[in-house]
Amino acid sequence: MIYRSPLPDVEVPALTLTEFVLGQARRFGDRAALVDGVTGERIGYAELVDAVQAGAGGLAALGVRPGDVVALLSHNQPRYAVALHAVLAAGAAVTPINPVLTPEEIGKQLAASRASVLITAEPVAGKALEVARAAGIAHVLVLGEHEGARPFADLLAEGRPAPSPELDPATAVAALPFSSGTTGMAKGVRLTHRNLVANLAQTRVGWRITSDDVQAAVLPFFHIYGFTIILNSGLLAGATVLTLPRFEPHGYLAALEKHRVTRAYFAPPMVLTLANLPGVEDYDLSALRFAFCGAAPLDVEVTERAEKRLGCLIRQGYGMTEASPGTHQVFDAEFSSMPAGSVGRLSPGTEARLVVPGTDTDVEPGEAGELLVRGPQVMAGYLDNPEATAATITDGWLHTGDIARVDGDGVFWIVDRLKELIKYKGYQVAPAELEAVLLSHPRVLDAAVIGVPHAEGGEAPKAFVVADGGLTAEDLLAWVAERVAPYKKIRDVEFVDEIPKSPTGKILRRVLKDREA
Ligand code: AYL
Repeated sequence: MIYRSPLPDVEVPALTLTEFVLGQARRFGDRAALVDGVTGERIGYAELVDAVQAGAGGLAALGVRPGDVVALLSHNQPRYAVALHAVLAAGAAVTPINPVLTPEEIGKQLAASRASVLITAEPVAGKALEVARAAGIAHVLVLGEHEGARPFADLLAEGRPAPSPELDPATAVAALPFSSGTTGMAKGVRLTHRNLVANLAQTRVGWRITSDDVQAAVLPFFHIYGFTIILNSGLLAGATVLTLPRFEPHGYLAALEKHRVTRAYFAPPMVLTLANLPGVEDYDLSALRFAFCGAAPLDVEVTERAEKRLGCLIRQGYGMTEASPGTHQVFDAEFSSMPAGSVGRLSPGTEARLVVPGTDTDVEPGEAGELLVRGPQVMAGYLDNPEATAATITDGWLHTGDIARVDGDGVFWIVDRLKELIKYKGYQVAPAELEAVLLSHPRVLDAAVIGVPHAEGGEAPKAFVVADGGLTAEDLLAWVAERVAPYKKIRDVEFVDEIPKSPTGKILRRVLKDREA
């Protein structure tokens, strides 16, 4: 049984992501493409196109070519869009990096992606320079200024013409975000220009974003949700993308009011904060028409409380990095009729199956099963990892590792997560990575990490550890905290005699999860 979108398939234009997103942008003239919600910095559409071209010319002069990878390490700011599209217009791919990662974690992504240039931002430029030196990266450019790094603005001032790289949008990689997928360590996700163009073309049928819209962009552009759904969908439509570097509830609400934001994009912890925050009603949010949430499960009762306070319905989207990311959405036209707990319908050109986990057998109609999705937005594969790719995509079907059900009307619900991935505040935390950090402790004999319910994070990592004595939970929490980004921290440790494993040595995470429940 194959489920299909109720909307007709879309044509995927044979364009690069930048050609598709900005090809018509000059017609928006001086309208604001991006506004910084903190500094007020503003980039108009014509200015954006000019900057992207000059940036591409400057990067080409540094030797950036098709096949190269440029790392982008920055919080959300208007210049992020300039840097991103300049890299793409030079024919290279971008690997977006979370600025809160530790130097070692950044170094790993730089090495795995074989990045040759690093573009960074003022607040993290010191760390970026240190890591780039260790990684042997010759060129470090900074959005803004920092000693030892060349200002990206220099490239713009040189005003070189943009190169015209030969690229096949169907095969050339545009973005290399990292995701652990259904198992193991974070892997580079090869998203081609066609994958990303397809996803924008697919989702815009259901979401009628226009040049009158203002999109709140607090969710990070280094994550695929911010990258595609918020930033590029907004630029494609000629809307204004309002960037905020972090979620600070009152600052956020004040920005929604001041800039008359029409479309807001949340992750579940933001909705929870807004549901409980006194004083939300004091802000004039009358411009807000659509609010979305995705990246992790969202509680319906919390949704309803937040909706009352915001005076706007909140509906969910669903997808994953490996799908560029969108596969399910609540269309604007059905916004008020779609139940809050659902993730809506399949996006145009997207197919789905529900199978008995670990098999190729469809579940009975109405029953929950593992969600498989297929469409032009599904990644070309993991970088340098054909085994993981083969295990994740079979006959074009992407195994999501999520359990879903669908009603007779084609509306989907995500009901459980089968894969080992932990989502803390919507961010990916890979148990395998934390287990490796634990096992690197000289007194740890064995370890397993699972996600357990957590008030603010939704879910947080808990470790089960076999140790050779004399080790406290505090020791281990500190050991891990010193070695990983704050959002990956283990928040609970339990010492056990043995980690439950299958005969082949695989950790039986379900046994631990059931024991926790
Ligand atoms: P990744 N409900 C439950 N779980 C979800 C949801 C949801 N609405 N959305 C994402 N997830 C989980 O790669 C699910 O386990 O991309 C899925 O496999 O960081 C995993 O997150 C993917 O995590 C949108 C809005 C997509 C957001 C996204 C998020 C993409 C997150 C489309 O319209």
